[in-house]
Amino acid sequence: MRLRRLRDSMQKNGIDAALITREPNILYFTGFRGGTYLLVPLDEEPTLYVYGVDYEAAREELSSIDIKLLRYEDDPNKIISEKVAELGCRSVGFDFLDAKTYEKLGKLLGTAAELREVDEVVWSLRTVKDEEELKLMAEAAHLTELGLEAALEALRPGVREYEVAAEAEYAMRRNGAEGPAFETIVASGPRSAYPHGWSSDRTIREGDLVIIDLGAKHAGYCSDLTRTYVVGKPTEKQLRLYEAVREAQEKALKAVRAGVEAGEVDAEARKTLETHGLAKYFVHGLGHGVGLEIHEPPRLNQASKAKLKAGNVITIEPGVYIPGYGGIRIEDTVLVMEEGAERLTKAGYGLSVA
Ligand SMILES: [Mn+2]
Repeated sequence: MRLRRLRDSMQKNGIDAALITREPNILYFTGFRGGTYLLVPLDEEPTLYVYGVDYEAAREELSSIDIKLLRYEDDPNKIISEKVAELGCRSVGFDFLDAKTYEKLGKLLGTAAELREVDEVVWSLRTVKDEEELKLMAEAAHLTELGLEAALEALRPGVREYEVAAEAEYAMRRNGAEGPAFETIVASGPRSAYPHGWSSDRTIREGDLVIIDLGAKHAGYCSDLTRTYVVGKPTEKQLRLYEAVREAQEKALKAVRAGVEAGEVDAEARKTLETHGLAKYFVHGLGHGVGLEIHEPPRLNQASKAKLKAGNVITIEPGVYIPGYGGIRIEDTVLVMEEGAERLTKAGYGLSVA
């Protein structure tokens, strides 16, 4: 199915063979985690080139793909260029090649075939999730919620940030996640003002703002969820900031639908924060695509011209970060629909730790 969609796009783009090298792309097209090169000709069986470490697993798991063993003494560029010549391909599209490989392979192909980067073609497929992917992503979101629940249970004055992160990751893993989709962020007190914080050994204190940003990885698929809490009774200011970020997220979520420009959704959140005089503290883009990777297209930021499509899975994560004081971020992973958005992460809102 996915290979058929790839071939349709190849045909449209005048590509005779696709050379796929990025691991998540190989996984996307074959269902196999591993392999070094996947060569997909327009009208012949694909070949997956694997080193010995992946050979048996690939032979067991893949039936309609030809598996070729790469030996360390082989020059994979030579093997691929010979295969391309044998197939008579005139244009080879690739997702990613490092400069050295690009040069070598280009030389070997010579004038017989043109080498063209077609990363966009692959992303245009991957960014629109199919039924099976959406099911796995909903499961990943649920595992993430279980992680957040465990983090909340651990959250109290006197505990260290990394202890809270550890509880979250343990709960996700225990419930079947492959692991965290990224390093869990527990950032408390003034550290919550770092948008890309990490979990340090800081001891959490009464009255601290605490940002918890986490995600489970499930069957290759990522999820992304952030909530912010206050340990103890929130102050007026903390509540005011929280409500502003919540409102910004709600307005942005309402703007999400197929056909809308990603930059416009970002603008909704930014405009809302502006009415509270907080836009200058919103120092990152509103969100990003999620899938087999935690950060995928489409990007949602002020410069983003990408049009959202039904089937995109994206995050909506406005935040305000006041240096020296603290920060608040609220993030959900959502599915873009023809007429709106559906939250995949369903954790409740609220600043107080229940
Ligand atoms: Mn995110």
